[in-house]
Amino acid sequence: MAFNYDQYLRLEKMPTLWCWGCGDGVVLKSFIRAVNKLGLSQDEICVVSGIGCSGRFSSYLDFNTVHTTHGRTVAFATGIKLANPSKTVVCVAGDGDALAIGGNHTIHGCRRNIDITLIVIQNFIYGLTNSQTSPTTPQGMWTVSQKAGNIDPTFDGCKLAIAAGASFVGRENVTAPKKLEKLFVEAIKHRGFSYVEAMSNCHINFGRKNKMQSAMENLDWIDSITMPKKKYDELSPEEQLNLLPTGILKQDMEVREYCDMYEDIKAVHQGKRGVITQADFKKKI
Ligand SMILES: Cc1ncc(C[n+]2csc(CCOP(=O)(O)OP(=O)(O)O)c2C)c(N)n1
Ligand code: SF4
Ligand SMILES: [Mg+2]
Repeated sequence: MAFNYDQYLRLEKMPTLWCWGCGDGVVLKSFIRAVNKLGLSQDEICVVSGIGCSGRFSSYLDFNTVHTTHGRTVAFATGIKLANPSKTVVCVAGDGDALAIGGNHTIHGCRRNIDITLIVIQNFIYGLTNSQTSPTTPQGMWTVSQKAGNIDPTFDGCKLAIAAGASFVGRENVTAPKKLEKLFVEAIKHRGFSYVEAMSNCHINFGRKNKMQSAMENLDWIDSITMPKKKYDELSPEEQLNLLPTGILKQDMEVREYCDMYEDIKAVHQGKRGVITQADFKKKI
């Protein structure tokens, strides 16, 4: 029987504002299927999105939702999670949102290892605002703000998240929606900060000006620059250049989660235990 998405959607908001063939729709469907697989009710989840085409998530999903300002998803989600530790809190942000204006919040969410899943829809560009360079735009590509070709070095969000301390990091392409769904399941199940990149197409504002006119051409290009981690790890450093690994890139079960540590703080103030010392972070050191 075909999967019924209707119960998870605000049907009065349909059709979506996304362009025909945009990968954001694939991410939305994979996310809904992941939630269904996890057996979570809509009320158990809070989805926080920012501004951008990716920001439309919170409008379309019939969950607890917050449509917040550009770059501030992790900041809002941190407050929501601390006040409602039993909720499953998921941020959805664009590459510009999560890695440019909101880069600071992303770093500190990772560092705190708070139990939030950050889904970054990585389409290499500021889609909504018509093609400005984002931190993930490859060098040499055309953007409206760098019409002679982008000279800024390209940023790998997954490497950043790993270095900043996220305890779960993964990446998958919208060309593999089943894998994307599986990755979302694992990321949401993981207790700690989960950073997940969904590599997606923006054929309208990125592809068209970079010889990838159609959604399919843009998607083929994404497939050509990505490779499963196992295969990627077998390559030499020279061969790995300009390629991005997919799958689960990091999963660390040993690091303590931030809300759990916050419970320790509460216990100190309630006189139930002594102050926190380095021994409380034993697993981490
Ligand atoms: C504080 C602030 N600065 C700038 C903007 C304008 N703005 C809206 S969306 C956006 C970039 C969107 O790119 P991205 O985050 O990658 O999302 P996408 O549209 O590609 O999904 C910008 C610069 C804004 N809304 N608020
Ligand atoms: S502008 Fe790009 S990211 Fe936005 S809806 Fe269209 S194809 Fe998707
Ligand atoms: Mg973008």
